[in-house]
Amino acid sequence: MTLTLRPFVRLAAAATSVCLTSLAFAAPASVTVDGGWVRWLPGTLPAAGYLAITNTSDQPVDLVGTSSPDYGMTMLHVTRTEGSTSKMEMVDKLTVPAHQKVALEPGHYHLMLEQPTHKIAPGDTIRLELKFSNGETVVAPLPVKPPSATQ
Ligand SMILES: [Cu+2]
Repeated sequence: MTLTLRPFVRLAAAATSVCLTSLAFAAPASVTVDGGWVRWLPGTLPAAGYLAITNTSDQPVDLVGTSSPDYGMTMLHVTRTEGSTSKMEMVDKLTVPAHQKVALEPGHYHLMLEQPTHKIAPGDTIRLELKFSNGETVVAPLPVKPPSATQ
């Protein structure tokens, strides 16, 4: 009885150590992206991308870059309203404080998507890659919606 059990126990122990090793190499992601979508506009007008970024770590994390295989140019913008006029400014980075969620939404922070690399229309899904200051990259699929969409 004892003899037949031993090899089994040894195998189980080996399997456990393999699991621990792979966990140690794959650090848990501290940034997640959800609720993303794109407001498509006709002709050569740029599209706008919206999404929410959650930082579950104890340190602030900056969104420092975006790219997409579907658009030649992606930029982080913020809309600033002064009196009755509003204008868009380019932003280098967006800080997500520790344990906070920051939303990119109409009238505020957004992604400007220009120079589509192929025909894109409402109903499509584009792929957006977001790079963060902690070295993490998040890939988010964003559904493309018509100009009338608000969320
Ligand atoms: Cu813009």
